[in-house]
Amino acid sequence: MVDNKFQPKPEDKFTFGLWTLGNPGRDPFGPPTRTPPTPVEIVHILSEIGAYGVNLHDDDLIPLGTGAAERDRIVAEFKKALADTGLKVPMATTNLFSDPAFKDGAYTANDPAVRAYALQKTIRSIELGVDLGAKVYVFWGGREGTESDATKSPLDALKRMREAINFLSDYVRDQGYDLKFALEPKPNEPRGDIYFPNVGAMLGFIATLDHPEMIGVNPEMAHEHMGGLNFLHAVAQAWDAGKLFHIDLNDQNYARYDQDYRFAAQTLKQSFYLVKFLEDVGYAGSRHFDAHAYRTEDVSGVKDFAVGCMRSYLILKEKGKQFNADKEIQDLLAEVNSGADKFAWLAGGYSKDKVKQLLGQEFDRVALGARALHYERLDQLTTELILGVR
Ligand code: DIG
Ligand code: MN
Ligand code: MN
Repeated sequence: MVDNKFQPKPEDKFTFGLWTLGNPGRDPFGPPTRTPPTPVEIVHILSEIGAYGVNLHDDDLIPLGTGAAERDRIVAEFKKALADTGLKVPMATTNLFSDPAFKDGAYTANDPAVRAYALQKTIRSIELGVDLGAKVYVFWGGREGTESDATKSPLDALKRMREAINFLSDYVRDQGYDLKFALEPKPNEPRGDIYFPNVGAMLGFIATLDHPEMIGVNPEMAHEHMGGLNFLHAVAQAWDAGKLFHIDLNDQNYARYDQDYRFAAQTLKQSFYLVKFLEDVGYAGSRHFDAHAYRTEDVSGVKDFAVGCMRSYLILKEKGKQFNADKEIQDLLAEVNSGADKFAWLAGGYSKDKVKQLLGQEFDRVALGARALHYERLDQLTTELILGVR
């Protein structure tokens, strides 16, 4: 029996992509193990379990090659399910990685016809997303990479990606859409190496674009972990830069293929720090789970997966509040941050006087090195709080 204390509600802003509950259990070494629910069934399942919204690639709802009349019928049926349930579509994105036409990339492909086709497909997909109410448009360049760097110069790839995003930014501005772009990095898979491999690289790329103000990042936990990086630090840097426009939550063992596990299924402590950060800073965007159930699961297991993602987030959110209210933990943090007032005069930037005062300052560096910081105690208290014994 699931207790109601961590019952997800639409105001928690949990969202799932159609492709997550729609994952058929296929992997590189085996065929599908389950018949997934249809997009309309997914909307009803998500509404039933307390989700806020559903996201989609164009092809998730409208299969490649669908004719205009059938397309309109599918969209009308989907919109009815949204109206019947109150579910929102906060984010949309384009599938630029399944069609073999994109085997050498989409925006960065050597073939200019492929690059043009990718732009056309994106424009049509933006129209669908805007029609469904999306306010964030994600770009994940799954095929924008190489297996051999003999095939193209990375400078050409960068230039082509920049031209594509600038063109599409101008399209959205020209149409007057209330739509922001969120670029999603990943280091590799399905390509041997993917351009813009992590949040840092993507933030650097955004600064080179014509309209950076409308472009942020969509960090994914599994993707930074694949690169052996600290996801909290990546998200914090995006937040600091005012570029955390969306986030893909899941879980992942380090240095593995993209496992897209249920949120908090693998790295509980990192998941705790991440949830605590999002809640402490007041992140108001979607908590989007870009993950899927184990291949072993049937459709009831897929529902368990979705409920598990949301419940774990809510439980860790509660733990974050507990951490902030835990006197022993907060006293330890106050102690390691004590003495800040002694150097308050150094804050607020440079001055000649400050340099003079700094050069005249005596430091007992031996005492600085000998200072007890109690981080073992602090981390153990945090561990025990997460384990539920505090
Ligand atoms: C992979 O992590 C990508 C695709 O699932 C999708 O294009 C994007 C949006 O969450 N993430
Ligand atoms: Mn992923
Ligand atoms: Mn993702």
